Amino acid sequence: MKDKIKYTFPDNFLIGTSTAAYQIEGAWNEDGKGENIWDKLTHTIPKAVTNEDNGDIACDSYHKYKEDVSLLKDIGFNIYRFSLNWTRILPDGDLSHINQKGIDYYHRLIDELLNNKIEPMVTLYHWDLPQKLQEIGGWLNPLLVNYFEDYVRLVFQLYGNKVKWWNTINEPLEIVHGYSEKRYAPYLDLDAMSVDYIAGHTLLKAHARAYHVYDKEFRHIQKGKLSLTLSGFFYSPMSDSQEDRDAAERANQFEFGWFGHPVYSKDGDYPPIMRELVDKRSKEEGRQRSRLPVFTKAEIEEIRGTSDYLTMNHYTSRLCTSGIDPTAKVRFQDANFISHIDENWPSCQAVWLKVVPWGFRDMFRWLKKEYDNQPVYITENGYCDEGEIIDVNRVNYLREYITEMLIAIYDYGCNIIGYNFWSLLDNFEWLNGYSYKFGIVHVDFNDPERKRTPKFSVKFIKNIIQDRIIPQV
Ligand code: PNW
Repeated sequence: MKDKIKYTFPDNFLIGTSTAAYQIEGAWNEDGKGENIWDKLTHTIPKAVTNEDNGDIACDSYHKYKEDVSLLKDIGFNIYRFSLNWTRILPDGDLSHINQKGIDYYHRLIDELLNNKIEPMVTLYHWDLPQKLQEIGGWLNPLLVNYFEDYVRLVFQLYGNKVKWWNTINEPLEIVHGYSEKRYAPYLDLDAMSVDYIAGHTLLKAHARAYHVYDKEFRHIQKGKLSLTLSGFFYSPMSDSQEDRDAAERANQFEFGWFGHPVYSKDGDYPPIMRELVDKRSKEEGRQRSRLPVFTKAEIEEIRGTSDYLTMNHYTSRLCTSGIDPTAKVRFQDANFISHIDENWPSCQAVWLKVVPWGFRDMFRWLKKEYDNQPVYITENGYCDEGEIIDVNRVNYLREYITEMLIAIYDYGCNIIGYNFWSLLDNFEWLNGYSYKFGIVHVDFNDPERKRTPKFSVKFIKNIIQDRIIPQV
């Protein structure tokens, strides 16, 4: 009986699924949409993506959104997280041109969700920057904060009466890799000057600006909740030694704390250990300024506490020892740790994704300790394969990860309020194109109709939602 309670979801716990605009919508040049950095990259450097895939059509959700919503309803999800494509609403990135047809699309999608009793959770920025804003430097340009402000104010005006759950920016930790190591659009590799830190600095300010716009102008009427969506590997010490434990703590501060500490901690600003280490190394390199930009006192205050809940995307973990790997990125060298993979951890189609369920539990415990147990919502977690319909490995991954999450709730008192599967559909997995499949619903990309077929995992998830319990085997 005790175990049964342990595997039961708490009352009011939300269960949903997530997608992102560029990965599923298609219709890249329809109804007045402008060009974004993913359109630009996939059209000008097609070889950047596996099989030269692109998101021109993707899952065609722009036309098939009703089918998507009926899938959501059939599975029984309480909530659906999707992102807005900035250039559908503002084709040039700024207010010079407002595109009514793009605006109407998201009204149709949101209305369809609400009519089916599914809560919309909206990500304002999931990586598809207007190309015009990239041409002035993208997130390396501090002025982007103003453009983001204009965009989000319009979005709150348009949809804020219907949407109560907002994520400002999805995974700044990943976004910056588009500037330092060609891992995403805009496909630059400027690691030497730590552009990661520079882009990250703007992203944090943009998040805070969006929060204050909402807080001052909309919250009293619209009464929604905002968050910045973090991501990362959870790092555990390779051994019990103090040295390894310190290394893992440093790694987690650079991974979660970089964007978490300024927003979610009591004190605000970058994690003290990050400030100390980057400053020290910058000095040793003969620089007059730290490679990690400095917030003014006013900026620290402006960013601190700009959240109503903490959203987190998590997939996998690593082990950690102390030391500098000279081949690693500057940021990892700054943090002074070496990351390891246990060979016994199961792998999957995505090379970076090792199956480490206990890391999920330990990550929750770390977040509880660091950020005062504020409510955590898992906005992405999922498994990657080659597209099998009978996706037994995905079911095993999900069962084990969700079980660890419930243990974190019941045995460690972690305040977790919701969980979204990544992803509803097989979709455009960035530079891996359609070769990585994360969907619980199969999409036939050779079929012009983009036929959708629920996988075995859908059955598993339906049962979870109906019974509100994890079946243990
Ligand atoms: C997230 N990693 O990206 C994104 O939010 C999604 O758009 C994406 O499809 C999904 O996870 C699956 O990859 C990540 O290497 C990409 O740790 C890579 C990592 C983490 C998240």
